[in-house]
Amino acid sequence: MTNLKDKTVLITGASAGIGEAIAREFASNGSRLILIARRFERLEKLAEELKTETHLIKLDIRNREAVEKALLSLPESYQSIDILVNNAGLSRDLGKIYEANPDGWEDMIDTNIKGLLYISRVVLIGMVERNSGHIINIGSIAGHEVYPKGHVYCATKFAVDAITKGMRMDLFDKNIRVSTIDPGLVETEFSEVRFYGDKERAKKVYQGYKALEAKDIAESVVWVASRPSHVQIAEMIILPSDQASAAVLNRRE
Ligand code: NDP
Ligand code: 8X3
Repeated sequence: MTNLKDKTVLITGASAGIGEAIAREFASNGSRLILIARRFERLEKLAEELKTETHLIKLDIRNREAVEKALLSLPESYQSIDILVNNAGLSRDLGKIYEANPDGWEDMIDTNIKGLLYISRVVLIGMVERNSGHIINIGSIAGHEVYPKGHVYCATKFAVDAITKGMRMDLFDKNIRVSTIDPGLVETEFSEVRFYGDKERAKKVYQGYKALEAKDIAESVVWVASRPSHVQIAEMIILPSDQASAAVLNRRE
């Protein structure tokens, strides 16, 4: 087992949903956390509840300069990052491609692909130097199957899958493990963000079946991170029992 106590873990998108649950799970294993999100007050509230050392960063991962500035000026005690969890991400819209708002495309591509790359590049400088580390990307079932009206969101998660595979090929001889955890439907603020704050429409996404909870994914992330150092979980697809593939769902109502 890899002991997670006192490991330094950077989690992006820790202000809500899966990222917040991942922070709680690592904290309960005694890890020290670097938590990133734009909504700083949420990070502060979370840090108050976690019984572990935390360093909070208000950061928009789409801003390359800001990412570099923040991660290259970490307090000394947080500079050796053992585990990076690239979780921050979002979807915008669920509609035909000819009706879509290109601003949503920018949001998804800039966050899910470019933001993940900006963060990883800087964290990898230290991991490669130290010849040690673990990157865990949060992909999606949408990175394996395209579903109707999913076009650009699915494309960003296919990109995460490709980047994960490429990272593994470039990093395996640097003693850096690379994993991806690819969930199906998880009930978080994801759909509310996708529908620009339309709570009613978002609620309907999770009606009539039992969706995954953020904690289900967080427990798997911690399990992946805690495997013995010679074990690299490459990929894990996690679906609700009521979901058979991206677009096949057993809705009871
Ligand atoms: P939430 O909307 O609940 O959380 C998203 C998190 O990402 C928030 O903490 C948000 O923080 C952060 N974030 C978004 N944009 C940025 C940005 N530009 N800079 C920094 N942080 C950002 O969604 P989930 O928890 O569900 O999603 C987490 C990940 O899981 C995403 O990558 C998503 O694609 C993936 N996923 C989700 C599934 C689901 O069904 N929910 C299924 C499969 C994968 P803030 O707004 O404060 O910046
Ligand atoms: C999030 C799950 O099915 O909305 O990646 O794409 S889905």
